[in-house]
Amino acid sequence: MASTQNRSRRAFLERAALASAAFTAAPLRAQDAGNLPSNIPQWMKIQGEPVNWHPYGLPSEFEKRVVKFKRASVQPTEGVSLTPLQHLHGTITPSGLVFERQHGGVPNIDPAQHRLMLHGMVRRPLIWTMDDLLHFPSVSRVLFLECSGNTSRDWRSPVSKDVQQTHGLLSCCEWTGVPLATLLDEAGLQPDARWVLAEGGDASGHTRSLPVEKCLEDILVVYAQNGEMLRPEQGYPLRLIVPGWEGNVCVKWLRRLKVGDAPFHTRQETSRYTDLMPDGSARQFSFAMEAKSVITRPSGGHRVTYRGFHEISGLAWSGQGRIRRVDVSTDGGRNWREAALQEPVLHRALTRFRFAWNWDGSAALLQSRAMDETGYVQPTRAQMIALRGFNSRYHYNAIQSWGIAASGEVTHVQV
Ligand SMILES: Nc1nc2c(c(=O)[nH]1)N[C@H]1C(S)=C(S)[C@@H](COP(=O)(O)O)O[C@H]1N2
Ligand SMILES: [Mo]
Repeated sequence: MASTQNRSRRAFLERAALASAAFTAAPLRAQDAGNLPSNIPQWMKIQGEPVNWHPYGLPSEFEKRVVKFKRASVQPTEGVSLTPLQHLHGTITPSGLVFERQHGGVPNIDPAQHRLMLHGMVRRPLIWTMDDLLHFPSVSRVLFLECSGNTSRDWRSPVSKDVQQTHGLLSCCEWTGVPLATLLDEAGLQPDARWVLAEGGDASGHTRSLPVEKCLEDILVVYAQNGEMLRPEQGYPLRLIVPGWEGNVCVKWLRRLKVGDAPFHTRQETSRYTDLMPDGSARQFSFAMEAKSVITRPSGGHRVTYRGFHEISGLAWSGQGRIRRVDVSTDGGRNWREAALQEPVLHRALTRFRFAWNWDGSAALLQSRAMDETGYVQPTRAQMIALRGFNSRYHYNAIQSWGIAASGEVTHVQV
C-alpha cells in the first residue's frame, strides 16, 4: 500500500517537474542574458560589498515589495498596518513585518526610565526596573498574535483583495520574558484576588482586565521578540503576551498591573472589543481566538501561470491549543483532503500546511479548514453568519475562499 502510494506520488512529482520546467523559465531581459549559465555572472567578477556593510542587516534590495501595508485612517497615530502573509514562508514573522495595531501612536520609551508597578490586592506592592525584570528566570515561547478585528473587514462582502488585507492582522514570533505568575508570586496575591488590570504606557490609556487563572496559567511579560529586544511598535521595552487570546489584551508598553476582585470594565472591554450578537445582546470578555486557517499561496492577487503541479500552502492556528488537522478543498468545499502539517506543531502558534495540487487549467475554488486538538472545526461562512449575523466586528474565523479563473487569476470570493 505504502509503496503504491510512493510510486504514484513519485510519478506525480515527475509529471509536475516536467510541467513546471516547461512553464517557469522566466523570459530573459537582454541585459540579464550575460549573467545566465553558462556565462560567469557580473557579481562573480568583482568583490562584493564590504563585510558589515549594514551593521544591522537589511533585506535584499530586490525584496522591496515585501512590506507592511497601512490601511487608511482618520489620524496617522490610530489604525493598523498589515503583515504581508502572501510573501512569507514558514511560520515566524520577521520583526520588521509584524502587523501593528496602534490606538495612540508609538511612544519612544527610554528603558532606563521605564517601570512596572504591581499593586491592588497583593500582600506587597512592588515596582520593578527593566534591569530587575531581566534578572528573573526567563522563558521563550513561539506564539501567534492576532487582532480580534482580523478578517472582519470582509464580514458583509469580499472588499479585501489579497491575504495581507484579509488576514494580515496576524503574526507569530518567539517571545521571551518572565511568566506573569512569577511576578504575582513575588507580590503575593490576596485570597480574594480574581482579576488583574493591565495598563499600557501610550497616549491611548489602553487598559484591559484579565482573569487571575489565565495570569497564573501562561501569560508572559515579555521584553524580547525573535531574539532581540521588542520593536518600539510592538511595545518596547515591555508588553504582555497572552497565549491564544485576542491581540487587544496583549497590552504594549506595559507599566502597571492592578489586582482586584472583579473585572474593571474599561473602555476597551465595554464600548469596544465586545461582540454584538444577532439578538441585540453583546458578548463581553470573548478572549480566545478560535481555530482558523487561510491559504497564503496561491491567494488573492496571485496568478497561476501554468497547468500542472502547484504547492498550495497556508497557515492554521487556534487559541485553544494545537492544530490537529487541516483539510484543503479545490472545489469550493464539496471534496476535502488532508494537508500535510509542518512539524513541530506548537501550542497556540502558527502552523504551516502544504498540499500538492495539479491544476488542470479549469476554474477552481480553494479553501482550507482547520481543526484543533479540542475537536473544534473552523466554521463555514454560512455557519458563521447564522451564529453571529452581520453586526459584529470581532472574532470572524470562517473558512476563506480564493477563486481561480481559467485565466489563472486568483481573487477573493465568498461562498
Ligand atoms: N498600550 C497599548 N497596547 C495595545 C494596543 C494599543 O494601542 N496600546 N493595541 C492592542 C491591539 S488592538 C492589538 S491587536 C495588539 C497588536 O499588537 P502589535 O501592534 O504588536 O501587533 O496590541 C494591543 N495592545
Ligand atoms: Mo486588536
